[in-house]
Amino acid sequence: MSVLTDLIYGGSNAVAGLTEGAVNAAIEKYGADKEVKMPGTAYYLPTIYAATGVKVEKLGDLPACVGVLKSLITNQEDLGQALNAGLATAVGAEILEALKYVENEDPYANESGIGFVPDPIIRSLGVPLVTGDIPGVAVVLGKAENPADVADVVRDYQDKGLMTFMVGDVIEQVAEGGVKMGLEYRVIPLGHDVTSVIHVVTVAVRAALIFGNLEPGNLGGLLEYTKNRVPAFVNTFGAIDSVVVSAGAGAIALGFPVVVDIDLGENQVPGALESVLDHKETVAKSLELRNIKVKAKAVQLPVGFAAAFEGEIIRKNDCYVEFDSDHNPTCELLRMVEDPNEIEDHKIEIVGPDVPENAAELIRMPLATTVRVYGAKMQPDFESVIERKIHSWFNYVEGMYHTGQRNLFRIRISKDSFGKGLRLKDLGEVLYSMIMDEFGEVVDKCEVTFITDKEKVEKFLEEVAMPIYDARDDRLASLTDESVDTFYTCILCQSFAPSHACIVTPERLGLCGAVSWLDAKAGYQLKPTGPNQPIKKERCTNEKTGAYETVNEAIGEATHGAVTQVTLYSIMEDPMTSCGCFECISGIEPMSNGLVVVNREYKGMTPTGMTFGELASMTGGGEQTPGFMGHGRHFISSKKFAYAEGGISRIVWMPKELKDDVAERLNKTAKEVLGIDNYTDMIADETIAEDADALMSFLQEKGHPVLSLDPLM
Ligand code: SF4
Ligand code: NI
Ligand code: CU1
Repeated sequence: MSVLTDLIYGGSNAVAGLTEGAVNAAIEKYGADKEVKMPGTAYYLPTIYAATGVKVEKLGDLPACVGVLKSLITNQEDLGQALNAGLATAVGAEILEALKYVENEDPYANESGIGFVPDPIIRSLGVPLVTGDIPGVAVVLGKAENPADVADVVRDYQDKGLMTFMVGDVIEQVAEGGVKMGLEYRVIPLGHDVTSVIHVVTVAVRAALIFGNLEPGNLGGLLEYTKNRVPAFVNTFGAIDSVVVSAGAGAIALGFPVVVDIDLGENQVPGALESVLDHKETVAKSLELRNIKVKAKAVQLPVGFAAAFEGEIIRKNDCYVEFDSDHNPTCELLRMVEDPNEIEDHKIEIVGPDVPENAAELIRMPLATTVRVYGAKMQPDFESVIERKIHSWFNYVEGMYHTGQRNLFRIRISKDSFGKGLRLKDLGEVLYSMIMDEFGEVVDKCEVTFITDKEKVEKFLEEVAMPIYDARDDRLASLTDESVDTFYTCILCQSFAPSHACIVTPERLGLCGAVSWLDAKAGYQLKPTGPNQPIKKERCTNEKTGAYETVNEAIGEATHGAVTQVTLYSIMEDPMTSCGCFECISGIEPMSNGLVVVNREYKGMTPTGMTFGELASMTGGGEQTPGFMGHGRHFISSKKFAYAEGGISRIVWMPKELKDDVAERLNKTAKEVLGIDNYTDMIADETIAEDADALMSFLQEKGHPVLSLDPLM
């Protein structure tokens, strides 16, 4: 046998033995009926569930899995067989990690890793992955001979926007190298045992279940999905033992190439397992092997600029300067002009004082960020679409934090980044470059002005910005499905959910919450062959459910025949499909004949007896499941929400956080269509009812309008 297959089988057999022993010991200690589960998932032990269809729920379910695992280890020379043995190692690792959660509710509490990644996080990664905002996933494992090398590699991935999961001593090495770590930085420590690498494997596996509509038990389909749709790869640092090699074989079986930093000589498998001895080449080689393209950076700054910094939070103590509406007048506004001569392209100007140098205390300043653009193809509707991106672009800046929009925002720049030379004019470069890069199709010329003079900001706010915001609000309020003649498709999520497409209308935004009708309209203008295609609003066959022949034709085309009929306004009849990254899910609560609406962040129980994750697993992957539907937060207050079934009168329960968030808008809609004041007071939440009986008595007490509606089924 070759050295390589020898090592793989050695590792797989070792893990199999370990797993069998651990399972037997656990059964002896806790009994076969003891519950086994990973925290925050509706997919049991996800690898086992996806690969075999077996739902492991208690310790007694595990011995059979160990049997399957052992049958994968054939000890035959053939490389394909050896890769199967690698899968056995993955299954063994999953079981060993699951047993940690039997021993201890949070076995990673005192670890520098996070262990199992819950479903909602994976769902939230859907959109950044499909847009290429996260271009790939790196798994970095082991212990580098020279710690600075692995820190450099991980920093490079971070700089390129990739998501890095770390296993082993590299975690401390990367931390010591000063790389900012955590989910918000896309550098995620999993744990120190090799088995914790399963926690990234199950992310890929659950992507197949959540987005890919994979039938559990379809191992071939699973391997095809991860190979073709999950852009992951593995880098190992330092010496590798047989267990690491067999885990690597599992990665290769899933389609993830492995780059090691030791010389494997003739044991290399081109394209799948390669040696790169010079760490300066590791990143380039890894990206090449997985065919990951990273967009060239549009702007050079004295600090990092990458989507990976988007979630970064700057605390007050670390803040050098703050521009915030609580203390000063602020606004940000992007306007188009009709005359190209009004604009000097790439002019960046500061009106008023720049941020003072060498300040001993926190500086607070007023700020109006104003951008003017000219473009032959520019439209007034695109102003707000581009303006809203300022939030993301400013957050991409390392050491910079931005929340809010329009005249209400908070911007912080850290002491660290100011010290490295980050100044207002750099932010002008950010805006100019990103606008030209992403909106060059509609913007020909662009200039940026920062106003920091308090009186001038006040004047600008009052005379220019507020009237424009008001006009935009009026435009949005008048934008109804009836007022337009075109809807749009969005098929961005098809890279993960091949048979899914959203239909985006003025009153129904994409289920991810990130694509409004205006966004889709701009998207089509920016890229006429892109993911947003227009649909003529014609040949309506049912006003109530929102059925259109043109929509059906468009969905058929967009999903290559997988879905041929969707309605815009019904949750029961041909409901719109879901990919998996929805902000909220609505599901039937049978006793009240109402709908519960649950947001992704909510971890508790709902009166349907299902958690968000369980409700969410009812639909997804482009499937139509009457009674269950994913949608954006803003859809909840839409007059078109479940319109065919009685609209918002069907909403009986929401988590409190969600209810508070949508209250103002929902109450406004309710006042208008139901004539009810403070409608949200009639809607239950987890502090009022966690089961159907309590929910019913609350609804009766409040005289909730759902009680007089027809049954849903
Ligand atoms: Fe995906 Fe729909 Fe959002 Fe487009 S609108 S990104 S298809 S969820
Ligand atoms: Ni930031
Ligand atoms: Cu999606």
